[in-house]
Amino acid sequence: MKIVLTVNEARLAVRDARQQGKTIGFVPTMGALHEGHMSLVRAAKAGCDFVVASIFVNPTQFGPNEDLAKYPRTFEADRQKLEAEHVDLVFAPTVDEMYPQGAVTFVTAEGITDRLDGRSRPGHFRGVTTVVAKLFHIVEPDLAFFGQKDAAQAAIVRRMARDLMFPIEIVVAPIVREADGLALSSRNAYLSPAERTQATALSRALREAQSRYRSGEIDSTRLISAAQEVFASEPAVRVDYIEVVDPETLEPVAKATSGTLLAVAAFVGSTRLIDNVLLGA
Ligand code: PAJ
Repeated sequence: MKIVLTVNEARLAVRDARQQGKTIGFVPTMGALHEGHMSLVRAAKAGCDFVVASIFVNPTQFGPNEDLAKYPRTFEADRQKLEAEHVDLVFAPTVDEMYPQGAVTFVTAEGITDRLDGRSRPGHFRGVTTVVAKLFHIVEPDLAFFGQKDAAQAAIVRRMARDLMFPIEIVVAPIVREADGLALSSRNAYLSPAERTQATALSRALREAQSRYRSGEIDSTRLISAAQEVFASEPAVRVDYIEVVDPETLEPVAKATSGTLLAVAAFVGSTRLIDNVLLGA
């Protein structure tokens, strides 16, 4: 496994692989790797000849009062996990490498980025689309792998790739969860033992809504109420949003159909967690 820190080295390594006729798979991450990330790496290994993973804590997607400084950075452990899966190339640039002095160009998707996390975290998705577009230009993969855990991010990246004509297939892999339902997240490391228990409220709320949908409830307001009832029994958890939306446009829908996205965000202590479910799936 080769590790490179610069854009030029990354380009050269990928071009070499492409010249050998290999298909390129790409898994962008911010590190602090867990089984959710590794499921994407394994999907990439299964579908591509040459797998590139990036590790870059992208400052432009963090708001001024968010956790950029304390975001977990565990490079050595990450390296070992990627090596064990036989990843071919790790691209771990510095902030200066990705944002050269004086960089003033951003990629913005409009409308869709004001929904769900985009509404709660203004500017967040502008940072995501900007860094993902830069990474796509550097790596030029055939396939790029994202997690359904960040459902809004996946929808926005898909739209950006289409709108900017990146010849890249966006693959979205299912959410990996702990045994008790909590979706794996690098931010789970912030939770105290008590908060860790309370955090299951997110997946329990989603399960409740899913089971109501399966019993025939399609009214979005009532599905949201079902989820809210679960949160009511966990007062230490503060709901940011619960929404029933179209999975591609992220626009709210009044009636759910098969594949409609029910997404939640909630604060457990000072840690903001997100989770979602595709109804009927
Ligand atoms: P990060 O939070 O490190 O996540 C990297 C990828 O792992 C994302 O596509 C995310 O959806 C996926 N992932 C995280 N937890 C998961 C889980 N429990 N199950 C399945 N997949 C999971 O998302 C980012 O980084 C950044 O925004 C990035 C795309 C790298 C741009 O900076």
